[in-house]
Amino acid sequence: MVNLTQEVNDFINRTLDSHVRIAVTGLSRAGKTAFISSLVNQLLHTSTHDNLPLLTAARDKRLVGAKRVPQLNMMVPRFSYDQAMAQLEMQPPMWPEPTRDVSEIRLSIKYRPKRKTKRLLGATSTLNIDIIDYPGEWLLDLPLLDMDFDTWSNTQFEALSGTRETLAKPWLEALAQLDLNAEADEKQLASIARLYTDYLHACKQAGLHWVQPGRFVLPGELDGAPVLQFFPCQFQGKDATKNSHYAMLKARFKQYQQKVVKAFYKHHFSTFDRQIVLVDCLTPLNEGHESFADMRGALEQIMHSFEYGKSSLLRRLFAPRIDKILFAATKADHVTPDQHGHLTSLLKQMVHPAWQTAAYENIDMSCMSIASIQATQAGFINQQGESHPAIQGVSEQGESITLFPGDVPEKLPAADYWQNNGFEYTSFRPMPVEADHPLRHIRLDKALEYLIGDKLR
Ligand SMILES: Nc1nc2c(ncn2[C@@H]2O[C@H](COP(=O)(O)OP(=O)(O)OP(=O)(O)O)[C@@H](O)[C@H]2O)c(=O)[nH]1
Ligand SMILES: [Mg+2]
Repeated sequence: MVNLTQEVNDFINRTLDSHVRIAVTGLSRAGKTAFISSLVNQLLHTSTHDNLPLLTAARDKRLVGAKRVPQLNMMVPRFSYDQAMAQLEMQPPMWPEPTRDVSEIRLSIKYRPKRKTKRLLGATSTLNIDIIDYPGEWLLDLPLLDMDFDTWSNTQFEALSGTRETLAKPWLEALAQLDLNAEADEKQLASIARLYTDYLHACKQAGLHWVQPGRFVLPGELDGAPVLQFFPCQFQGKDATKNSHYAMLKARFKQYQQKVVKAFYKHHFSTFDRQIVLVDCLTPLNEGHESFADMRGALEQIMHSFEYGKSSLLRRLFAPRIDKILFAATKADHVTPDQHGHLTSLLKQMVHPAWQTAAYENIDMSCMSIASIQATQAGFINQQGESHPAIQGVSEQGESITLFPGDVPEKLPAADYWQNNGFEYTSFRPMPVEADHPLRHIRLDKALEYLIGDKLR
């Protein structure tokens, strides 16, 4: 036996440490913060509870424990896990607040390796996991990197039908009064930009997802900065003068692309290895055809910019070395367990094009349905002597409810789905957290197995 000194041992352990960066992506309200909070919570409890049976390392009792450690990036706030937990532990329990800014968290997992090579070098190994959280709206800005100002403006005008057309009236009226070729008046631009921002807020309020630029509705520290004071317009002339309104709008769009969007993705998305795309299919299913189609459109645009081929936008700009992607339909506890399979196939249909390109690039992909933090329990109700599947929970208003929310369509629903079927989505409070117990979840362990299982061998 070689007698290794403590220093050599520490050195070997450090070199054995592995590291994985997980990008948690999803539109606003998809369930990113709930997912990250539950992931941290589950891993922190794994040494004392059998809460992750589908994570092989946990099932094999090879997980020694996990703890939060200081993140490497000191310029980004720490993900407020304690705050999220404090809200979930309140009486009555509450959901964590919507995210307003970017934050990061690093977890360190100590485990007993299975691989012989690793075992020879030390009894335990460490896996560090970095995760970032950010407002979902910012994700909608990724496609902007591939467009110039005129192209982007056109996409915005083309979308002006239905609810959007009605909501856009005030800013369109103000825009009609603006002479795009006149010398730029910052005050006038700021006031029309305000109306455009109001329009985006109104879209969000109406259950629409495609809100661009995403920073306009959640500006963080950029609130009031000129870089957020532009709006789409259609310049008809040939050449605009140098100091015109149009020239200024175009310049601001460019600044926004480079200094806001590109900087964010470069900072946070360029180094990830694994990605989870969270999708809430159920809320838009409940809200109706327009909301569902809008969410699908937004998701498609994002998946298009995330395409993993060599010439894809992301690859060209940031060259991430992603090798696994998981698509997860969130909030599965809102439907009865017999519908979970449908939920997964619905999501699969939604992300089909992205799936094909990823497969071609040899990137591993999977699709599943999960509930990061359970709000309901599944059971049965008796109706006229027959037993039917149901879910039971406490509504946001404090009322105990048992219901069958409806069938989830297995395929993308046609427009008449909402006339004939419909889906009842009730907002439930999270289930109360038992002292010293992990949060209840559905298949979060399966998601973890897919995302980090191989790193814990
Ligand atoms: N029943 C149930 N509801 C969930 C679950 N996860 C999230 N929710 C609901 O979805 C809402 C949004 O979840 P968040 O985790 O805040 O979503 P987000 O993606 O972080 O949203 P932004 O920060 O606004 O981008 C929560 O407030 C809950 O109402 C879940 O696992 N089960
Ligand atoms: Mg959030």
